[in-house]
Order: sequence, then structure tokens, then C-alpha cells
Amino acid sequence: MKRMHKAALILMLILVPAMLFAQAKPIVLRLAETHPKGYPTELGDEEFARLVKERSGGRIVIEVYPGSQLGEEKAVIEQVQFGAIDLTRVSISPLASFVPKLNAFQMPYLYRDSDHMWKVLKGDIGKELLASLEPFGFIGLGWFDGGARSFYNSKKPVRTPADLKGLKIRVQESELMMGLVRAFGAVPTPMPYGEVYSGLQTGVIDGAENNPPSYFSASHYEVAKYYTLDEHTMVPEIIIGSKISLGRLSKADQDLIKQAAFDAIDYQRAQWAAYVKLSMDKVIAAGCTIIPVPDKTEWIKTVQPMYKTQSKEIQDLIARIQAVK
Ligand code: GTR
Repeated sequence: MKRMHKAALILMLILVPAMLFAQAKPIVLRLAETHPKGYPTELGDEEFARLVKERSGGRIVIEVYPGSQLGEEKAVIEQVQFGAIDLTRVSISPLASFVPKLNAFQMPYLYRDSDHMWKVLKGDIGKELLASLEPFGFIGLGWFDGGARSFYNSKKPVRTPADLKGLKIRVQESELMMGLVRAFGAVPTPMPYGEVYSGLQTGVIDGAENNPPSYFSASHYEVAKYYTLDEHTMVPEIIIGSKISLGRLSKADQDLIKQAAFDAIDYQRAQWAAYVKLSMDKVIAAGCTIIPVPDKTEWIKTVQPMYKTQSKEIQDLIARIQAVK
């Protein structure tokens, strides 16, 4: 009997500290980010991580890996699907190859303005879309601002859609974006973001398209000096989690993570607005030729046929987005 007690005591002495230690060890989740530290989406990721840590009392720690350390966007999305990477912030463009209905959110000249886009993203349609990613292996968490994308090139000032004819334009790995560039009579070349600078420098491509923060931050302005503000698409950024790895957490922890991502949106949007301004100031100071497009009628007309070739599901979503007042 006495010996039994002693054995139980020894067991407890081993088990209790082990259990306490296990409890104290935080859950660490890795988040992949294409952009470098300090870029507005990266700052949004950091804010999301901060909120999760604070609200979980330090039990859940999100480690942000900026600068494509974990890979380029398409490869990262695949790894999130397999559960090898827990979280990522990506553009919805490459994600639409996995979840086609996301294309509805990146149609050219879809939103009347940024307010319209944010009403859609933060409202029922946006929430519904986030929730609908699960069957594809993702948990949709929140949206970030990605502003409007415009064309830039190293050859000549592009003032009308016709000026784009024949130019080799890099696009994200996205069928829709390839179609858009074709609609303008240019030649689309899909390529990972990290290869665009050298592509422009060596002349493999003549141009690309992106928002002012990316044009500036990735130094594309150094090798493609003509920036035409045609603002053909407003492509939201998205934070997604892996269904496999987040699925291991309790429902309460999953909800905490979802709420934190949503609550980081306004912070990210403020960072975005400031960085757009800084980027434009910098590229102008660097001597880039900025071509404003106050009247977009011709640009809008050129891409209209793209609306007719979308699936019924996407056309229905587009109609609902357009109806948001
Ligand atoms: C940026 C976006 C990135 C990436 C990049 C690209 O605007 O924030 O996530 O998609 O564009 O063109 O590849």
C-alpha cells in the first residue's frame, strides 16, 4: 500500500509539471506574406497577429514571414491547402485559380469606387464568400485593401487602350487577368511577382500592371517608367487559413482568429492610404512619366465582352455586387 502511494506520488511529480509545461507552450501559426516588412499588407498581418496574441492571452502566436520567404503566392496557396503553411495573405487573383467564383470580385471596372468595394467586402456578400472557401481547403478570415491596378511599361507612354497593342505584359497567375490583357490587344505573360523586376530589366516583358505601392516597393518603377493610371481592376487582398491546420483548433479559437483578422482591416486600410500617397510621391520624384486617365470610357468599353463570358454563378455574384448601394 505504502509502496503504491509512493509510486503514485512519483508519477504525479513527473506528470503535473509536464502538463503545465504543455499548457504554457503557445500554439504557433506561420503566416506567409509576399511583400517586405513595412509594406501595408505586412503591417496589417502584424496587427492581426498582435490582436490574436492579445486576445488569446499569449496562447496563440502568429509568426509573419514577409518577403516571400515561404515561397511565391501560388506555391504558398498550395501549401496552405495541404496544411504545410497555416496562414497567408494573398491577392485574390491567384487564389481564384483554386476558387473560381472569386473572379467575380476582380472583374475590371466593377466597383464604383473604394467605398463601394468595402461595402461589398465587409457586408453579407464578402462574409458569405469568406465562409464559402472551406470546401476548397481554406478558411477565409478577412480582407485587406489592394487599391486599384494600372499598367506600366518600359517602352512608351500608353494613353489609350490601342497603345497597349502588342506589348508583352506580365500578369499574376490568373486566367481572368490573362483575358483582360488580351482584351486590350496586349500579350499576357504569367510570372511570379518576384521575377517581374528582372523580367522588365532584361526585356523578357515590356510591362506589367499593379497598384502604386507594389510599383514602388518592388522597384518596378526603376525599369518601367511609364505608368498609366487606367485603374482597370480593384483586386482585394485576402487572409486565409489552412482548413487542415486551423481545423485542429477549438471552435472558440477559430472564431477568435476570424474576428481578429476582421478587426485588423481598418488599421490596414489606413496604412494603405498613406503608402499609396508615399509611393506616388516617390515615383514622381524619381522622374517616372505618370499618365492620368480622367475619362475611362474607352477602357471600360474594351473589357465589356469579359462580362458576357463568365459562368452563371459568377454573373449572378457580379449582379449582386453591382446592386450594393
Ligand atoms: C500585389 C499583391 C501581391 C501580389 C502582386 C502580384 O499588388 O499585393 O499579393 O499578388 O500584386 O502582382 O503578383
